[in-house]
Parts: sequence; structure tokens; C-alpha cells
Amino acid sequence: MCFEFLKISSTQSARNSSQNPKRTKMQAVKGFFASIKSGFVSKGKTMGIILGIFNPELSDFQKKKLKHEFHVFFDLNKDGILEWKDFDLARTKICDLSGWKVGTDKFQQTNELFITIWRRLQDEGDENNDGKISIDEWLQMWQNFNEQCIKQSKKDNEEPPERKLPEWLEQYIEYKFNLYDRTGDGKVDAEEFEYVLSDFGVPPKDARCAFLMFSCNNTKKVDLDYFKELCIDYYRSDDISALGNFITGKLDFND
Ligand SMILES: [Ca+2]
Ligand SMILES: [Ca+2]
Repeated sequence: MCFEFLKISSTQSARNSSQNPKRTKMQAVKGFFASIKSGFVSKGKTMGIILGIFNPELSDFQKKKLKHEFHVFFDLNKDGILEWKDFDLARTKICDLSGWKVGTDKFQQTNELFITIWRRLQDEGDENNDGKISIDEWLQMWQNFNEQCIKQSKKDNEEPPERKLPEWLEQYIEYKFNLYDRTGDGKVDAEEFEYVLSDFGVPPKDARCAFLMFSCNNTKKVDLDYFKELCIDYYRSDDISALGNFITGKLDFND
């Protein structure tokens, strides 16, 4: 499916190359969406058509994405719950990978960042105050966040409710981006993505394919702003054709 898409996408780009660059980009993305939508059919119905309708209840698709993120990227010691130990491991991982030694400013800043992320996540998610976040609490937290955003959007009407992120996650996304951006040049490339994901057990072939999907066949620069947009898709969107669904390197949520 991945390679079929790439074929369609590059044909589309070539076809549009003589037109206005901004318009061409939009059309290429549109073409991309159309190609993907045609590939994802659930129970005989294309799911992409639900775009624009925001439901406070988490769909099965949203739950699958959130559960995947919980188990693969947050629960690092794989005991089925989130607690400080997992964030301590994440902190150690980025410091080791980046060569930030104990006592350096970077080490200290990372330390503080992870303590803040965990405290904020705990405030929002640890409903029974036992110092741990279970998978049920994790899903409930997202459900509550959905409801809050809808209530809020009725008041201020500024940002679409489905594009908001909890504060702790904004910080986590920056950490994640820095984890991927191994060379520190402000963008993530396919090799970096594949390298970091291999540490989380993602097969290199899947990581490469996922990268080509969300980078629109390497035509879109994966900088922090774009990465954040993709993460918002992943955490919030119920659109089965959203590009951000591929940000974890998982290609299919039907298994
Ligand atoms: Ca754990
Ligand atoms: Ca708990």
C-alpha cells in the first residue's frame, strides 16, 4: 500500500509541477489525502468523510492510537502502567543518546523538564491519586480533555477544539522532536526517524514507509511546527486519513 501511494503521490506532484507553487503544494497534499482515503475503508465505509465533525466520545480508532502510544512510547518499563520510573527512563534515554552528562546544564534542564511533564500529566490523569496512570485513567483523561475542549470552544471560539493539546504534551512533543532530531539541525530526516524508532522496537521498513507518508514523499520538511501538527493529528484526530497517524511508525491500526 505504501509504495502504491508513493507512485500516486509522485505522479500527482509531477502533474502539478508547472503550476503556482503554493497551489501545487495544496493539490499534492489533497491528492495524497485522496489516495490514502481510498486505501482505508472500514466496514465498507470510507472513514475520511467524518472530517470536520467533532465528537466528544473517543472512537475505537482514537482509542487504538492512544493505547499504542501509551504502551510503546510512554510505558518504557513495560509493566502496563505509567509512573515516574517510565519518565526517569525516558530522561535517561535522551541524555545518554545526546551525551549530556550529570552536572551539565542540558542534563539539569532535561531533568526539570521531565519532572514537570510527569507532575502535570499526573495532575490530569491520576484520578485515584495512587502515583500511577493506568490505561483506563489514560483513556479517561483524553475523554475528559475532549469534553473540556468542546466546552471551551463554545466560549472563545478561537482554536478548533480538535487541534488543542494539553500543556504537558506540548512539552513532551518538543522532547520527542529533539529525540528524533539527532543532528540538531531543526528537522527530522528518514534516517533519524528510523534510528530512534528502532530503539522502540519499530521495524526499519515500517519507520521508512511511515516517514515517506507524513513527509509527503520527502517533499515536506519535518521541522518542529510540522511535527507538532502531525502529533495533534495523532492524539486528537478521528480522521483515519490524517498524515499524523503515521508519526509513531505504525502503519495499520486494524490489527
Ligand atoms: Ca511503566
Ligand atoms: Ca492512578
